[in-house]
This record gives sequence, C-alpha cells and structure tokens, in this order.
Amino acid sequence: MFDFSGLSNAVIEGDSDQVQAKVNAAINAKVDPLAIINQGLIGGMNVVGQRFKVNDMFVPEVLMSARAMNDGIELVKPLLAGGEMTNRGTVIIGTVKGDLHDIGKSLVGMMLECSGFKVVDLGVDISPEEFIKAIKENDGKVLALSALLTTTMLSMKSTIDECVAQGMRNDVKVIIGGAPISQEFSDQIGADGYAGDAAAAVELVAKLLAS
Ligand code: B1M
Repeated sequence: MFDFSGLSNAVIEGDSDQVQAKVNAAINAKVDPLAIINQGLIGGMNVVGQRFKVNDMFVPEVLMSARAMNDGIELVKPLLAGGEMTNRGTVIIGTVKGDLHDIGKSLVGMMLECSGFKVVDLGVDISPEEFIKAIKENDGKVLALSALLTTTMLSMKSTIDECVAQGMRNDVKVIIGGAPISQEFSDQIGADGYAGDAAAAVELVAKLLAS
C-alpha cells in the first residue's frame, strides 16, 4: 500500500520538485495513476482549500500548491492516455463567466481526452456566447461547464438558456460540475447531468452520448 501522505504534503507545501520526485516514485512502484491523482495530488489540494478558507494559507501559497499539483499531473498524464484513437464525440469544456478556477476543469478535460473524446478547452471566464460559438465551430456534442463559486453557478443557467434561445438545446448534452454544484442544482437549471469528479464526468459523458 503506497503512502500518499508525503505526496499530499509536498502539494500543500507547494514544493514542485518534491511532488515530481514522489509522483515518479509512485509511478515506479506501479501505483494506480488515478490513485496518484485522487489520493495524493487532489488530497493535498483539498487540505489547501480548507486552510485557504480559514485564512491559514493565502493566494500566492495556494497558487504554488496548484502549480505543484499540475506538475505532478503532467507526469501521470501519459499513463492515462492510450484510450481509443477514434473520437468518441467532441466535448466543449470551460469555466463559466466570472470564474477563474481552472484546476478541476482541466482535470476533467484531461480525463475525457484520455478516454477517447475530443476536448476543446476554452479556458476560464467563458460567456454563454463564447460557448455557443465553440459548439457551432467544432460540432460539439457535449457542453461541459465548470464553476467553483456560488456566485458564478448562475452563469451555468444563462449558458443553458442561451442554447435554448439559439435552438440548439436538443443537439447538445450539457453536463455541469464543480465544488458547489449538486444534482439538485443540475435538475433546477435543466442540465442533462452533474458529475462530482473527473472520473464520474467521463462516465456521464459516455452514458449521455450512448443514449
Ligand atoms: Co478560490 N475559492 N477563489 N481560488 N479556491 C474556492 C472555490 C473556495 C471554496 C475557497 C474557500 O473559501 N474555502 C471559495 C469559494 C466560496 C464559494 O463561492 N462558496 C473561493 C473563493 C472565495 C475565491 C475568491 C473569490 C477569493 C478572493 O479573491 N477573495 C477568488 C475568485 C476568483 C474568481 O474566480 N473570480 C478565488 C481565487 C482563487 C485562486 C486564483 C487563488 C485559486 C485558483 C487557481 C486556479 O484555478 N488556477 C483558487 C483556488 C485554488 C481555490 C481552492 C483552494 C481549490 C480549488 C481547486 O483547484 N481544487 C478552492 C477551495 C476548495 O475547493 N477546496 C477555492 C482542486 C480541484 C481538483 O478540485 O476544482 O473542485 P475542484 O474540481 C473537482 C470537482 O469539483 C469536479 O472534478 C474535479 C476533480 O475531482 N469538477 C467537475 C470540477 N469541474 C467540473 C466539471 C464537470 C464535472 C466535474 O463537468 C463539466
């Protein structure tokens, strides 16, 4: 059983060199790549979140932790790749208007890509109009919206409303996720589904495209 606490602590300390060393050790020990991400890297980031909340950590430290986590993810990424070479469908993903959080969204995008979907990642602070434009330009079959702030959750509804207004709602499945999001909220705003983490998002997209 691999001890993930050292890896999590390196993320909390924002020590990229240590994160990379410990991720490499885990890879060499043949630890499941998803466990490295979920238990080691995200496990550390969750502690960062709790400390940020009680002002025990501040923005520069949080950003260093985020960067260290991303450096670790980059090492694990090639192990997750190798899904089907065919495109199982194009997913347009982005963080909604007013929201700059991109770590979870990027993780979801990466996992989808590794599972054989084509992913168009628009980045952060994306308006409903920009999402619509990307769906049209890329023949998007799934729209994946991320929000981390309670104040930006409503932008998910505006984006879905814009799909309806453009007459595209029946042509695109909409999934939503992010720390403040729930299935109840998904039902309220008329999304096709909610996923709590990246693995669940992959399952949900596959299910929606099969139906
Ligand atoms: Co922000 N922040 N932040 N922040 N930040 C939170 C979200 C917060 C909960 C912290 C807290 O107070 N405890 C809080 C929100 C409170 C609320 O609204 N309820 C908060 C706040 C208040 C703010 C600011 C307003 C702070 C300020 O300036 N006063 C500000 C807002 C800026 C803005 O967006 N306009 C802000 C800024 C920042 C930083 C820039 C410093 C940095 C972001 C860096 C970046 O993303 N490049 C940051 C960070 C890092 C966090 C915390 C600490 C960590 C978020 C994270 O990356 N987690 C966060 C606290 C927390 O969540 N514990 C916090 C790791 C990531 C892997 O998890 O994003 O949840 P997560 O993604 C998960 C799932 O949610 C899910 O899968 C992922 C993998 O499991 N998921 C999806 C995500 N998107 C999905 C989409 C899907 C499906 C699943 O389908 C489409």
